[in-house]
Amino acid sequence: MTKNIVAVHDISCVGRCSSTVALPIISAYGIECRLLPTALLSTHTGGFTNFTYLDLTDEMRNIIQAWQELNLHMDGIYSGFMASAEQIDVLKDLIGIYKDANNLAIIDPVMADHGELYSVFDMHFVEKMGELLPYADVLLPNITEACLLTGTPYQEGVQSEAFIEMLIEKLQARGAKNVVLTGVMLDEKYIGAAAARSTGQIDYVLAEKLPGAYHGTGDIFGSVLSAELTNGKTLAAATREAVDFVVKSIKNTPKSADKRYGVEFEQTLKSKRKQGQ
Ligand code: PXL
Repeated sequence: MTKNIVAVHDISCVGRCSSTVALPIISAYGIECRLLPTALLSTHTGGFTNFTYLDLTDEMRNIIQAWQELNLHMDGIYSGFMASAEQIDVLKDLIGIYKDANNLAIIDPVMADHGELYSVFDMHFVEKMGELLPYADVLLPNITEACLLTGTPYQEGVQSEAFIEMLIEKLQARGAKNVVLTGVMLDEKYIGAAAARSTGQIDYVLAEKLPGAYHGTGDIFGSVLSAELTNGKTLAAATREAVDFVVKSIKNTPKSADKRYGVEFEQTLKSKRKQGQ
């Protein structure tokens, strides 16, 4: 039977991120993608001005209440952009209802990148996001988010293994079980992720570093990872698939493209379909 994931993400109508990425990718990996929308925006907030922003906190509560009459089972929970601090409590409730021994709560603490908080968030939101760590079977921060969640000064550029492992240890001490830390760069040539299991084992999953910082690649990474974990792959194998998928999608995107519109992941899905993968 087809498995499902409930994606808790905003709907950014234009800009290839959050639900416009999670829905097609998770479906293409053979999993039904359900949606609990956190906000409705004309575009995402990265580099666009004058975007519209409708907070859906109250509607999320209504949706969860309506679902409760349906006796639903969720095979995976994958959360991303939360639109308000209050919504973090709604997500805790959702996890309380649907988390069981056989599914995973995969939490991407979307709030910052490249050393900076996204314009719509403040330090109160960071603190609130920290409350989700004990709920995360898999926590998916980038380096900036990991620094904010652990009170560590952000380091630009290459990191040492000791720095990466210190961040992971601190996140696990705050309650995260497995951690997949993205944006890991142990030297100038390679970039990727550190996949840390709750048992302490850490796998570095790296690929050649390509120029340019495209929007939405974190959500592409999270969607592939969530789908492959729900399909039963190991943490290291799912991380490998997610890193390679992002690299292929960047390669499929013209260098001259406006980075705000994300990467052409559609071409990656199309070539996988052709190869019958
Ligand atoms: O890709 C992360 C993301 C998701 N949703 C919205 C965003 C961002 C990052 O800026 O603004 C609305």
